[in-house]
Amino acid sequence: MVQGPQKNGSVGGGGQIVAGVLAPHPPHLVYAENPPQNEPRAECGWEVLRWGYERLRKSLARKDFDVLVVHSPHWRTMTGTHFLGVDYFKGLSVDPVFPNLFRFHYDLKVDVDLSRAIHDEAQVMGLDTQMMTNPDFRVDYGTIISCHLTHPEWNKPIVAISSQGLARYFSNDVMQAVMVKLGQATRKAIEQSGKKAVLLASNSLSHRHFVVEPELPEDMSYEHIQNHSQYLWDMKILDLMKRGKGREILDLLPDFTEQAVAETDGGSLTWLLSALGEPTHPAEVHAYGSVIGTGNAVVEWAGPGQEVLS
Ligand code: 2X7
Ligand code: FE2
Repeated sequence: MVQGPQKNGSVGGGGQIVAGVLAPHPPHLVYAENPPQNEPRAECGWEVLRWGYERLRKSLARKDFDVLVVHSPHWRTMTGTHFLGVDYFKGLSVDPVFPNLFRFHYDLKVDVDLSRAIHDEAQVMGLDTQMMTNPDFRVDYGTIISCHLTHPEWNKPIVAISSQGLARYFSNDVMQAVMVKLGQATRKAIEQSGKKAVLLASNSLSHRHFVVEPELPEDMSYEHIQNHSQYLWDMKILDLMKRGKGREILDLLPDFTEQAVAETDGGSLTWLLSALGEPTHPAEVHAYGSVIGTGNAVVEWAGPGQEVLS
């Protein structure tokens, strides 16, 4: 089935969002995959989520896309939204909380033209924005992990967008209002660019986690959701995603964020739902699972005007 017209209608220009993905970034998932770029070695672990990412990769392999555009809660800027503005970054990314799991040697290209186009569009819409032009900048682990798990070939450029602390400095509602505008600007710039983009919201859902790690981190006999009430919240949000209730999710997100201590506080999911035009078509939930007690789902939406997955 092909989608009809959506809210925030298309602006023309030939570009499109071919898919939007909730692409969480627990470092455990990269650790358990044992890619050559990551130093620590694992025996196994978190298979349900990793197999969900596998299904996502199979689905995206059937689509043609030029660029990954990722919004990350772990690139937190104090003033406004920042965009990577250098063609190429190479370095070592170490998770500050789990340096035993994630020491990843990255080497990535940035689509600076598209990055600047989204920046400019967001500025026109009144948002506070900046291009990040320091060539020695260390790219955050949220960006790297979501991109790696979605497309481990690293043969396509990325656009990386920072998150702000608005939820804490002001309120979830203020953060959400700004992220809705950023999503609209992102969509407009992509459509005008002529490029085909996959959008990644790099966040977990409920985010309360255990403070003690098992001796063997991948010992799955210790892994479960931190508490039942956050599980219920996650199921509520996933049910709305499966039923194509984009507007309803946005309405609930401020309460969800607060009560499930959710990683949606960075605005990534709000940005994605807004860029997708508050989707009314069902999302494909590829997987749900816990990582050190947090709730994580790999979820894919067809882009506006794209074929819906069966
Ligand atoms: O950043 C994270 C996360 N979002 C979820 C789980 C575990 C670690 O790191
Ligand atoms: Fe995180």
